[in-house]
Amino acid sequence: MEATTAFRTCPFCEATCGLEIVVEGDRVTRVRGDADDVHSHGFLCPKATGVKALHEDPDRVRTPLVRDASGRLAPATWDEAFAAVDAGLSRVIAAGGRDAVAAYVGNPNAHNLDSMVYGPALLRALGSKNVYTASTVDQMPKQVSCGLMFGGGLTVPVPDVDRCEHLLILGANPLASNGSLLTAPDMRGRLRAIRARGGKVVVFDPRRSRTAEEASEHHFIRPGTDALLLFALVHVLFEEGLTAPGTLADLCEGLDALEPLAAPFAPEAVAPACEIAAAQIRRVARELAAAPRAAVYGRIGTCTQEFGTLASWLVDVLNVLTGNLDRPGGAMFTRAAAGSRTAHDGDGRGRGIRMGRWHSRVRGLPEAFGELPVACLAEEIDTPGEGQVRALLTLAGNPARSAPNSARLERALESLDFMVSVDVYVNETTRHADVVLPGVSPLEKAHYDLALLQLSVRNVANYSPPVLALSEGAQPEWRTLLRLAGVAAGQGPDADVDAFDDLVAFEIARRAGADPAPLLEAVAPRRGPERALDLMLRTGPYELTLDDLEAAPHGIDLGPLEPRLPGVLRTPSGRIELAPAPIVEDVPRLRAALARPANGQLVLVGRRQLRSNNSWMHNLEPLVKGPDRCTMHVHPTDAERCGLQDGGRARVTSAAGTVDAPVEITDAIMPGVVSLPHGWGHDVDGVELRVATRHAGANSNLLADETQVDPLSGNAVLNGIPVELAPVHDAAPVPA
Ligand SMILES: Nc1nc2c(c(=O)[nH]1)N[C@H]1C(S)=C(S)[C@@H](COP(=O)(O)OP(=O)(O)OC[C@H]3O[C@@H](n4cnc5c(=O)[nH]c(N)nc54)[C@H](O)[C@@H]3O)O[C@H]1N2
Ligand SMILES: Nc1nc2c(c(=O)[nH]1)N[C@H]1C(S)=C(S)[C@@H](COP(=O)(O)OP(=O)(O)OC[C@H]3O[C@@H](n4cnc5c(=O)[nH]c(N)nc54)[C@H](O)[C@@H]3O)O[C@H]1N2
Ligand code: SF4
Ligand SMILES: [Mo]
Repeated sequence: MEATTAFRTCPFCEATCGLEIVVEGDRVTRVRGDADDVHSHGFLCPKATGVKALHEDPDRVRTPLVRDASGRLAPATWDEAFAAVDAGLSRVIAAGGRDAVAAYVGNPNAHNLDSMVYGPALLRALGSKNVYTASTVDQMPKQVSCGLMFGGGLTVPVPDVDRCEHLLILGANPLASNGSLLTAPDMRGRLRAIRARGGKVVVFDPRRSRTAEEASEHHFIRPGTDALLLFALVHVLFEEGLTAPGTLADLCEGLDALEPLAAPFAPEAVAPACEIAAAQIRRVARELAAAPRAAVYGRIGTCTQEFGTLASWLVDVLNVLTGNLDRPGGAMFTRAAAGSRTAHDGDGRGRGIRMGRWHSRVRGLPEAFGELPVACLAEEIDTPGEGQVRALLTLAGNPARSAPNSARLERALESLDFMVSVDVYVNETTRHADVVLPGVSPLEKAHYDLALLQLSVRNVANYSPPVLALSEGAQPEWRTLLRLAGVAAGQGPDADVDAFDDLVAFEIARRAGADPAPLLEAVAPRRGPERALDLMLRTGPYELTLDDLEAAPHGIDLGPLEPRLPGVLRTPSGRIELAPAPIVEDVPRLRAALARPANGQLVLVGRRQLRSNNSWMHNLEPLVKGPDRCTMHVHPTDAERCGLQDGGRARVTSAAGTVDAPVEITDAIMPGVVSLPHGWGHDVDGVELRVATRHAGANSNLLADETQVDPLSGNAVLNGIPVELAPVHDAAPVPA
């Protein structure tokens, strides 16, 4: 059989590496980094081989599944499955209205062209206020802080890592995660280059992560105290006359408000809470201010905590006060080729963001960017009364492992009147579904990173056509989404998908401000996601076409990031809002935390691992083989105090639940903190994950408490969870 080589962007994480994939017939024979990729230059991580393993995984769902009379998920035709969805959803909507159907949209949608284009159409057709996504267990605090400061939820500055000389990283481990809200393949190489050109990388993390090991200096920080530390840095800049916003000052509202806000947070005041010496904090502030080009960058650790929005805001306050926002080598705004609402510069003025247009029924938490916090999902299902959620649609999500208090959430899922999932596995979430509609293998669909290329450290555009033809019986995911939209819109199980698609294309052209007719003619005869992408490219800032990208299989480099202020702003004032009212009103809560006495309580944080991807790549043997990675990291002093042994087991108990996990004693974690990765716990009834159940691990989200959220964003607190640890003696390893 003749071998052909295809080039395809890896869909698994935000680095968007280019892969070179050799195919013989319908078999993948080799996957390696595409040396000519304009952004990744051949870099890849071990997860890349997952495209082959996932494609071949016998457990991957390939036909629709419908729960039969015996309660089993059994193969069905697409027509049978959609008839069941129509019956199930119609029943619930008839009884309880549209809000009785909730939707949960998971992380892989951000890497999926089909769902980036058609997911919003489906949610609009559904018309429910109960929309939940993985964003509220992730980056919602950053979206809120940037939305308030810059006017758009994706107007997030990224550190210009290739030109900066000083990078301050908090709560991110890009050497394991490969970067987040930061599209930058090969962060190890990029961090090393900073140091090689005489620059400095400083990391604050309660663990000595791989990134910390690569840094010039690393400080342990008590989980949840980043906002205190960042405020202390702001305090020092003012106190020592080191603020230098330069021309940014003319673009800012609220600059004068910052010094008094930072006043209570002197390094000496925050030091005991952060467990960092005041002198170190002062030095870090001075060095940040002195660096010619510097950027502050915070990620998961700064978001999934009690003060997520405050910390996320302070990161960019520091970028402004040091004059580094929007300058080369600082924190800059990408100009994406397609899909960005701010790609074309305006005069800075816009509508700003809207939040709190509705509230969750039970806890009254505010909506943000059209969604409610997923920490509320279980109570919206299990609390009776008017407006109760009785049906759920999940799109590429595994909330049973990714959302807090999974025990309660899973009980709630089990109690639903109807549940439908679009997914590639029967896993901890989809085992509760009445209907599972399969997605396709990544090799069977086209790819363009509409979301991630908006956060890239270089302006790049890269399209990959499908590597393999659609396998027999498969249905492109976008057609599944539109058919679901038809059901949701009340058009029954056989809505005219192509008519819907025409409508979506027309809307894209219209919203771009163009005359739709000639534009639609120009992109004919393309249909589906390719047509949508072509329309977005043509109306984008570089006026590219999909033909251009098809002719450039390694991507098109559109150059380094360029200053974009004030044109990227969409705030009502047309200026950067440095002290937005909702954020300022949250500062007293932080002051109160400063007054809390340190109680020596053990707290739990997570960690990411290179060969894992949230909850869902554990069924791929090449990635999970080897020693158990779902271990509890414990510092030697804590291990001794709790009577734990390396290789033994610990029972971890929080306000929400209890799990057992193997103990790994290490001084790579700070005293008083323990770490367990999330996304494990596969050994449960009804999953069809033969490999993952053999590497089951423990589900850390049994411990996360759904009542704990960052109030401004509704983001769940997944780090800094108070826990107790005790040895488990009766589960000693059985001798061979
Ligand atoms: N304790 C703790 N919890 C966390 C985190 C943490 O750090 N600590 N991190 C949080 C973060 S950042 C995130 S993003 C969330 C992730 O939360 P989720 O998005 O809910 O979970 P994933 O594990 O990414 O699950 C993805 C699902 O998509 C399916 N899938 C994969 N590819 C496709 C596809 O092409 N099509 C379809 N239809 N389905 C597909 C998989 O089978 C799986 O069911 O978890 C969050 N939860
Ligand atoms: N290999 C792999 N790559 C991934 C993923 C994956 O699961 N596996 N998931 C993807 C997703 S969905 C996302 S969102 C990104 C996330 O990307 P990152 O944000 O880089 O994620 P982590 O590697 O979890 O790094 C978070 C770090 O924060 C630290 N931390 C915890 N609590 C605190 C705190 O209170 N303060 C501070 N300063 N630090 C704290 C943790 O010890 C950890 O080292 O990764 C993406 N890439
Ligand atoms: S770093 Fe991310 S994008 Fe690159 S190969 Fe690994 S998983 Fe894929
Ligand atoms: Mo995430």
